[in-house]
Amino acid sequence: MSHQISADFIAERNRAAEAATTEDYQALSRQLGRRGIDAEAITNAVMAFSVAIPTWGVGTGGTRFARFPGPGEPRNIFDKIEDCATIHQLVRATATISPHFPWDKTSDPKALHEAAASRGLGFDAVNSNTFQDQPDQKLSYRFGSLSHVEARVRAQAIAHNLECIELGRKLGSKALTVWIGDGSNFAGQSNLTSAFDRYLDSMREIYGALPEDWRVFIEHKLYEPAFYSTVISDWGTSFAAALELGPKALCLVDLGHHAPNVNIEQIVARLTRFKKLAGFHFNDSKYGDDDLDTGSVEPFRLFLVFNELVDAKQRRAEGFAPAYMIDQSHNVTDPIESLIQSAIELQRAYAQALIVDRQALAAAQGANDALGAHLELKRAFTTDLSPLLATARLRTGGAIAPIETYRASNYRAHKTKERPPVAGTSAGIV
Ligand code: PSV
Ligand code: MN
Repeated sequence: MSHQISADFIAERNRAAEAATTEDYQALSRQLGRRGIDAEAITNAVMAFSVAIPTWGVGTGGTRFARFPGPGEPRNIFDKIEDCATIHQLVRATATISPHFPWDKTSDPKALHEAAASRGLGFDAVNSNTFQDQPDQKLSYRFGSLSHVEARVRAQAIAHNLECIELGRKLGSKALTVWIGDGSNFAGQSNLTSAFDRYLDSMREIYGALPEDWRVFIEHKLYEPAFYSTVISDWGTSFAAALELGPKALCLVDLGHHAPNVNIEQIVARLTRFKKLAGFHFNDSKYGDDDLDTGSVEPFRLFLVFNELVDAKQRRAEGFAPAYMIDQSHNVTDPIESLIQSAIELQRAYAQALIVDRQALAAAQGANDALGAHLELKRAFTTDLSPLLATARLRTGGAIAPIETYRASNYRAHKTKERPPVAGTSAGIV
């Protein structure tokens, strides 16, 4: 019988912290009340927030130099589901998981669906992988996949995406995320126009196989593994592809996939305006696609992204239904702790965006009061909403202090005994 943290253990830890949390929450409610904000409404919105956990995120990640495996790592998709369930149990904001095929491939999707459902988890978008070769694969993706110069390689990559849709259907998913590593490493290596045309032809076939109520998310990325050009390099290319393909094709924004200092919140505003925002792969970065923990480097930028999302939601922007997912590589932390904290940072950014006084902001903007408008955002961003987030967790059965509770539970030590290391485990991204 595999170890799980018991509800009693969480309740017992919560009892010790409940009085202080309630006191802090009441003080915060009074502070917000003076600003005309109903703390209860914000708490309810936070309680309803959910972000998908990437199955590859619960394994230890690495760089192209090395990977330092952690103890008790998940060995397969069922172990990953256990870890995802533990995260959700403590933080109550991660009710879905986003699988990656063929890493999570199973001959028995029903068993997978049941394993997740038994722990209260559902499936978000499924991710295809044509950026690596698999041991049993006939043709190599060394020089690309959906945009490869050879039709038979493209056909193999298309077939893999169709298989992902089939698996996703059985899991209850409603979207396919396609990120390709295709591109070139040398000027002249690839014809920039025909590579994109080939990609579009391939994507048309995948698009054609989407079930009626499915969507396909196109994920762009500036560089890596191709270092001179990538076929789907930026949101403009992604947008053009989504327009060509049709209404079921949308653009996914991975926060780490842009040139340094690009104004991501403005990209979000544009994609929303044209009904093409698919959703996010949340993470944070200092230099490139660092896949660091969400909100750990630039929490203000994260808040500004949510400011656009809340603005869109409140004015009921047409077609606005973004999917929230995390995409991180946990190289030096316990992935469960990182993912718990990332989910909290997302709730925080969301709640901060919810307490922006939008009338005052609009008035300042209309009066060309640049600093006044900025201060409206800063006032929301600098309000410490931690007691509200803790209260949301308490009310949904989670832990007031999830990371402390997780550590005290010795979950990882239990898993280290239960999960002896396997050679060549594919856990985590490198
Ligand atoms: C590529 O860098 C990416 O962001 C894509 O979403 C992949 O599916 C994921 O990372 C895992 O490698
Ligand atoms: Mn991503």
